[in-house]
Amino acid sequence: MLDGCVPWPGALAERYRAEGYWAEQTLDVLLREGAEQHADRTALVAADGTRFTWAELDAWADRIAAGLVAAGLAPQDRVLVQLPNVPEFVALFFGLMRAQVLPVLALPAHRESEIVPLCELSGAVAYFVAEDDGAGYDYRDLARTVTKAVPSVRQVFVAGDPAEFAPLPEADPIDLPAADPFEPALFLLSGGTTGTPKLIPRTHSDYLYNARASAEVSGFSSDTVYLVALPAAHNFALASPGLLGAMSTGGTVVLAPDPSADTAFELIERDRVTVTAVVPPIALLWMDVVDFMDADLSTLELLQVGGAKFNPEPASRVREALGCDLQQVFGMAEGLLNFTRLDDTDELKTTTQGAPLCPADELLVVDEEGEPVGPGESGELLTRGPYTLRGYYRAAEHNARAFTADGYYRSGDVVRQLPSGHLIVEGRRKDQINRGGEKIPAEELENHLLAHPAVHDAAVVGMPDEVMGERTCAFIVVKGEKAPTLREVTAFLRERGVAAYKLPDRLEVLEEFPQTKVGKVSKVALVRLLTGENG
Ligand code: OOB
Repeated sequence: MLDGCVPWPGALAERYRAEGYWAEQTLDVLLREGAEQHADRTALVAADGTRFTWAELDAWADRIAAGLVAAGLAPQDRVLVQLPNVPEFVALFFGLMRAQVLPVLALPAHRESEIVPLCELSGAVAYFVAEDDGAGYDYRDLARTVTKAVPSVRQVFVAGDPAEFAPLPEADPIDLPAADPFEPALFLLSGGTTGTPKLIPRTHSDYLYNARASAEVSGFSSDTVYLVALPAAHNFALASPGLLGAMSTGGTVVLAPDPSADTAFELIERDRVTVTAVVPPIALLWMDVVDFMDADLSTLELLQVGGAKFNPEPASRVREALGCDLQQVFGMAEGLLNFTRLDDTDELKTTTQGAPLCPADELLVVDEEGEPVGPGESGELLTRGPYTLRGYYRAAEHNARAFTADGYYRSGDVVRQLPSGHLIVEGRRKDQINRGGEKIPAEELENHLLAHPAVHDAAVVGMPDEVMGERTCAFIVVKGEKAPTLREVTAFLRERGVAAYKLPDRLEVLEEFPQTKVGKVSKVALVRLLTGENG
């Protein structure tokens, strides 16, 4: 396997192949087969209504692949890709697969403080951006900063007006060698718990399984019209089942620039969307406003909700409010996916976060000592399986902590498993805030806060919030007399290039932090200060 990646042990890899979870195919097959089978049907619809047939998308990806080669990019090279939900994302994705260039999929919300370390860690040789995010943010400015900071990034390609950079490369199609299906095809970002980002290598065969099996369990077919409402670069919208899952069954993919009700409802009506995936706050918002908007959502059959806990009360209102079925999805970029099944009882659909996707997924629920808990008791979820990573990229030291000796990934999620196999997510044992599905590694934000001249110590916790699940509260101990305000702190963080979703919602100044018995900062006690709970 690519240097810096951790392979599955030989015997397990053998088993995954023998049992048919790992096909000897590359991701590229999703577009190639579709183009062969239904060239003239619509594969992709942009937000402005521009339609691409399978043949057109296939030809575009071929031209991009040739363009990448002509631009000097070679198999195994890593590149940073940061595009919003535009057709170029899909064409470039498949162009990269064909040229065997490995994308690191960053989110449009990321800024200098995320992109620079990602380029450094991956050794990225190129950076692909859009001209802007449609809301006034110019990625070419970010590209100027990134190229100055990271010498390995030799080229910048821009979808849209390239300014001093290059447009997306295209050239006359050429014959290209096939990739090894068992080698990494792309890198996803981890939500993270530490001060530095972590990259998740996903192989062709593991990610193909991820997309195809997810599509099957979600009832996708050639009639599926999937709306990409979340960022296409996120595992949920990309392959769980997402746009790749929709492509795997010959469905149609519609790109939404944002998940607001205004935007999404209009596209659902215009393109007769049958299924989409959102995070809980978006589902809540849609249910709140649907009665005041005269949108025809009658084609929508299924709403997939995941990324953060969707509570039973709103979950039980989905069918009545939006006129569609609910499917809960508890997944992670690291691999393991859980889905409620389409034929589950309403009780299971509304009160659980689903059961594992694959018969070969191995799950353990363990206590603080790492010992398995009794049936139905809660504990930390550990998992391994045919589409769950065995190690983060170039992170040997972290991997020693993040995985057990026998290769189980420590998810940091606290769950309880029902006899049916369904999981209920009850909490978290990792130092991360889940702000409506967006993940904020506490340590990373604390490090940024510690760089502020007036901050002596910092501790970041999630505070319970009805809509977002959690919001971010930063506790600080100051150095001098004068404490900075929340405004000053967020301005300081923005200046450092921290993504907007990671900015704290609240700032609290303390004389000193409460401590645990062993003298660590007690985050439990800090959360109690916010909620007013005792004991
Ligand atoms: C998805 O992936 P990530 O990598 O952004 O975040 C994974 C983490 C999980 O470990 C868990 O802490 C949380 O997000 N999570 C949920 C959840 N789905 C994800 N917590 C409670 N209930 C849920 N339904 O978030 C992701 C990837 C693929 C599909 C869906 C979500």
